[in-house]
Amino acid sequence: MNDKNSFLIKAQENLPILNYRNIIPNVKEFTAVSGDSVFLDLGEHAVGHFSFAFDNVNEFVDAPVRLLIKFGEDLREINDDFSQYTGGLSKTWLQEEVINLDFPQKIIMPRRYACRYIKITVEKTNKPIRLYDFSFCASTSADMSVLKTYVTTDYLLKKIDLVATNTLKECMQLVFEDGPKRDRRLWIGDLRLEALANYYTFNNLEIVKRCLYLFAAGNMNELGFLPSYVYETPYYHSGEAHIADYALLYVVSVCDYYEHTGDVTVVNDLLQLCKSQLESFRAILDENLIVTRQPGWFAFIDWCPGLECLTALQGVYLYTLERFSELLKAIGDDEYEKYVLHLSQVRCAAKNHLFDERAHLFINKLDNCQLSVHSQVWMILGGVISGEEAKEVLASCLNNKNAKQPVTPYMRHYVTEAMFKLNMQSEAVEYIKKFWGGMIKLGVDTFWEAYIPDDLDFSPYEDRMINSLCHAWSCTPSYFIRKFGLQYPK
Ligand code: RAM
Repeated sequence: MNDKNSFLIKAQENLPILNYRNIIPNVKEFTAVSGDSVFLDLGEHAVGHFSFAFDNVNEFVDAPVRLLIKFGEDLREINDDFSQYTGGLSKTWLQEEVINLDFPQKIIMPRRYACRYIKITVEKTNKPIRLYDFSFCASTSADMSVLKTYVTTDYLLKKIDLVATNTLKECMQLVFEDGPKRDRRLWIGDLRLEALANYYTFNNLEIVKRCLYLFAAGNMNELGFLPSYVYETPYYHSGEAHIADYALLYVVSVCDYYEHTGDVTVVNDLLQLCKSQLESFRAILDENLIVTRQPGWFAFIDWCPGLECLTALQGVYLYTLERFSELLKAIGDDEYEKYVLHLSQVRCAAKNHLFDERAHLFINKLDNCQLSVHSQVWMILGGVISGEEAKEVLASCLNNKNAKQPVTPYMRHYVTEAMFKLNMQSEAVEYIKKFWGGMIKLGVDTFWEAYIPDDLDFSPYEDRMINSLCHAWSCTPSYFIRKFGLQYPK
């Protein structure tokens, strides 16, 4: 029998090792009086601890020195005025400290930061001071020696792969974090995509197992769904939100893990939990086998403002059912037939109830007749339409200005996945180059949490300053590029 404690023990047995590396910024030392600032550039995005030393210059500093130290993942962030922040998430995620130093000393800052740039402002000193010995101790559980260079003559794809693997590396700490600046925790949707990219890059299986077990130890909500995130530091805490699509994608993550490793032991540990997630979802279907709206924030799909997402959610369910049925077949589980039958029934129901034959698109009352790329993509991934019909549906919504479009690289992953499913390889490469390549043109070191090419100020949280600029779910170009050996000269 598996109980929460045994899952936590297994999670602990798979604790990854952190690799540390000291990065010395471009500035060696700096002499300052009140009001002066110095900008440090690490030359790369890094996650870890900052240290420096401070000393007198000629005269002894006879009062505490007050410094304002700010960390930015990019230049725009380091130049932002955090006091103007008006976003919905806590301001305390903005990486800024005021520190008072009583006498000359070496300082190792206790908190972990995610940054490339550091700005130190001397807010008040009675006498000139010298700041020196700047150093940043960076950590990651990704083992760079395992990573093979992706060989391609296509410069942009190569660059996209480099930035994507770098993004993943930065998010790989003691768990797969969503973003090392914010929220610094393990979310199912991010885990699934990080694990996929990890299989083709660092191939750290311990961290995947650890994350799967950490969720298995979580508290279900009244619908029976897993928590959509968990904390593991300073002690285990099961998250408060329960998102139905994330609960399903947990099951998919187990299927991915099995497909990649063939490890039946882990699957056996988690099989009942996976079944329970699918049963819980089944319980919220109506008599036509269509998902019903539940109170509160219960589906995510994307951060697209105003998105109606029940059709997409039904697609996630079908996608999960298909993957889980394959798993059951592979391990010889006697419930395989039952799941396959249910899958085909739910597929028929989705086509009958959610597809508008005249518009030839998934537009329906369930989603208040809203047209979205999200609905079409998830219905394709759920196998409700296929072949030429699906290609037409996808093309018509991607080119339609009135259709809700993805705003996160997370949802763009699933658009790309749908393209590969439909054998639209060259369109998929173009799509990757357009969106992830668009960020490359902006000079990013890591890929962002949210990116709309013609609205660089977009934020899901009402203020761009809080956006995470190194976000796990944007790392999957490396998965596509390496899995499909992409090198289209375009
Ligand atoms: C954001 C997180 C995470 C995502 C959730 C739904 O706040 O950063 O990436 O999984 O939202």
